[in-house]
Amino acid sequence: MNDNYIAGQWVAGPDTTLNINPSDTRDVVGEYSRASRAQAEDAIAAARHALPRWAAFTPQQRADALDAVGSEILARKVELGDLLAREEGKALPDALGEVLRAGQIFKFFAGEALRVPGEALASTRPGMNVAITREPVGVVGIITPWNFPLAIPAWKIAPALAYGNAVVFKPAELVPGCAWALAEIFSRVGLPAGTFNLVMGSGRELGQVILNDPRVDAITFTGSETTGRKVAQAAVGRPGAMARFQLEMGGKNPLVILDDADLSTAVECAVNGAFYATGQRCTASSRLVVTEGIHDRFVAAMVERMRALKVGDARHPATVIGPVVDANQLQQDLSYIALGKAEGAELVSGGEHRATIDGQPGHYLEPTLFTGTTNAMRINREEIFGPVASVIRARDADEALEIANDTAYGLSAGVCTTSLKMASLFQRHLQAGMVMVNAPTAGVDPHVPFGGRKASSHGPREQGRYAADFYTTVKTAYVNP
Ligand code: TXE
Repeated sequence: MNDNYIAGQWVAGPDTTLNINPSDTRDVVGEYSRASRAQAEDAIAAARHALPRWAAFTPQQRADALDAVGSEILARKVELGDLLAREEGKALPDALGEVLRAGQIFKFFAGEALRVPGEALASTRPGMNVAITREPVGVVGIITPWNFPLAIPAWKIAPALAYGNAVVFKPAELVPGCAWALAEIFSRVGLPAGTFNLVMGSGRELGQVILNDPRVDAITFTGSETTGRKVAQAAVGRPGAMARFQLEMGGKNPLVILDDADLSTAVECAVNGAFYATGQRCTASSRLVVTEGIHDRFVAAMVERMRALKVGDARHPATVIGPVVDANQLQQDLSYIALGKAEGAELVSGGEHRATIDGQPGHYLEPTLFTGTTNAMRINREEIFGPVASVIRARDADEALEIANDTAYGLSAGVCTTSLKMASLFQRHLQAGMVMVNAPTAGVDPHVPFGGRKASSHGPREQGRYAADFYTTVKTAYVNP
């Protein structure tokens, strides 16, 4: 049995979840404990209790613990990549890439534990000195989605611990395997009991306990916009001190392809951005905004390229596109495909659900491309979160930029062009937290800030040195010696 990890102990919950492989729904990855509300409260109490003991660790001890976690993740890359591919359905090369990234993130924040920034300034008052230091925020509640079962927990847990906070981690229901594997590694690196806690189970129950408990000082959340809003409401609606909160939510990311783009670069960026990881990335290129002069050549090359995308078991070496994560998500994707047709979009590739591949029952969906779409259609305004992309035709670069920015979201945006002038123009004017030039909108480095604008994000950036802004609180001290 794979139990919850609370106050340094493995704790069984009142019931369990079966973790099902979306590539073969007959395959049970494992049985995982679900925590009760009372156990989530125990985890919060344990984290509060651990805070002063974790704070007493030297920066070097904190760095060593995080470095040990990173080293073990990297050493077990193949095994953890296989687990990730099996429980989430991400094709093995992407799954291995995610494990690598998770390991690198722990290594990066091991270094950051030794470099907690501060400043010393002279005061405007004679003889006075000013010291600006960063202190831990306290107990951090970490609520994560299923689409990056290892990397997203890593980029929240690593900085939380590096800066001296204690953690209560509630992973998505669909992917307890990677979360449990991470907890098991943490159980062996010598943290004070309660510094890191894992509670598995429902967001509506356990997530809500974390949101409402005044002993949780900060909440970092990645997931849907609907749940993100609930997090915000709970954080500000608490009696007494409001919780600090940070939200990473959806995207409707544009990839602009201009007339002068290199065609094969554009097709590779679009295929990777739209369909890899089965399109289940908040940074996925779901709107392909293509100018007049290259439109027909681009669509023809895309359709040709998409034929070569092998859909299948995430762990099969030939697979490029794994299954959709579960039956609910598949249903959502299929209903958007039906909506696209009803809105008058032309389906030029894919769109078919395949109930079995190579005799295996799974949630398979052919990568899907619509053309003849307008930016006003719902398929171009709402996050589908599957292997579904639309081509939107634009008259010229100006109109393409306008369409790209005409969205409620602002996470990632890209442009394919061979013109330095156009690249610079789009880099400056795309309204997104991340801009990619001749690169897919998805796929980011582990050591630089991640996050968006508008409805995509709220609060400070994640990752890189910018993570300190969320996981520390600033103290300004005036000293008259
Ligand atoms: O998200 P949720 P789900 C989108 C995508 C997907 C849809 C639903 O469209 O189809 O969201 O996915 C926890 N209080 N994205 O169900 O519900 C929940 O247990 C506190 C886009 O996974 O937002 C999980 O741990 N917590 C997104 C986490 O919140 C609650 C990535 C995310 O779950 C809660 C994932 C509550 N009331 C989904 N309800 C992206 N763009 O990256 C749920 N949770």
